[in-house]
Amino acid sequence: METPEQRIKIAVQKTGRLTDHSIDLLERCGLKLTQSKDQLFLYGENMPIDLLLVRDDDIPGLVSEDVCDLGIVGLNVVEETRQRLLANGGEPRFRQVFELDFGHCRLAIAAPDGTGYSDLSSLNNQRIATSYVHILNDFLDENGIDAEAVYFSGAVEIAPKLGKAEFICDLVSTGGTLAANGLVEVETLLESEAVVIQTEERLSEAKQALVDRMLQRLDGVLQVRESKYIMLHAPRAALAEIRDLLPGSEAPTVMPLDGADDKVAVHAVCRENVFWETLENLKSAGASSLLVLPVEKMLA
Ligand code: PRT
Ligand code: ZN
Repeated sequence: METPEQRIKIAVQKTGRLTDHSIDLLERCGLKLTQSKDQLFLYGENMPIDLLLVRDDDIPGLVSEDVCDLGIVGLNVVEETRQRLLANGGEPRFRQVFELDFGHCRLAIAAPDGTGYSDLSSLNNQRIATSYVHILNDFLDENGIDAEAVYFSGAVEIAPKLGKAEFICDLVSTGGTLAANGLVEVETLLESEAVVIQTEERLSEAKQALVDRMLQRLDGVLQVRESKYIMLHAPRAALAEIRDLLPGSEAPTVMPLDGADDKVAVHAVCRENVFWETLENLKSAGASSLLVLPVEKMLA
């Protein structure tokens, strides 16, 4: 059994929008987990890897300070923490390693419907309510706008009704919350999704090897999500054209077909989705017996 120092820790949101996706992703990397009694951890049963369950806002800090070696968190939180650390003379000691394609949203400025907004200069001398003070101030500075960021820890969308601000700057996904509060988006500051961050602290050799192994598995799981294995028969004469039609595939395997000299079997891993249109185009180019299979695991 490893000592606690030899186990790696991954910071994951305890309860919220990212929780299920994050745990599911790590389980697909082969990690089997059991919950601790205090519900602060999920222990890895089959690998020396534990998940620390925390508020999403704490994740970049925990990774920066190497309390955790890796973390899964929204880019919005990563960027806000980075800007805050820099503004306070600190140093963000984490780096982003993967985008995860879940938790999509955008950080946007919105105004009550009917506000006369023409361009960024309309924000001059206005108050903007937000939980993302550092990203917002950075954006305002970059654009030479003189506006006041008013900190709100939650329910930012009611700030204009309370007379606390003329604009808000908050996360938007469907836009339903803005619409329900009579607000319209006027500017986008950041497109966000969940990302994996890694500490920049130097790790022991054993821990670094474990982190690298986990990152390689994550890479495999992320690649597999979009990948398909495609098999087809092709006339030799149409091989070049068919090869060009295979979406996102590297060198396909080409094999002879027993008793058919003018035809070959083509097998390829396509790293993009294979749509019906692609299959129809392949068929028009002469392909037959087309088969598309999901890929379960991949190790580059
Ligand atoms: O307790 P803890 O601090 O961990 O959770 P939290 O309440 O801060 O976070 P949570 O679970 O709400 O969100 C976690 C992460 O999910 C965020 O940091 C984003 O990276 C991502 N995410 C994706 C979102 C949204 N979509 C989202 N729509 N986070 C928040 N929202 C909120 C937004 O603030 C607004 O209130 O949903 C509302 C808008 O949604 P729509 O669909 O009406 O536009
Ligand atoms: Zn939070």
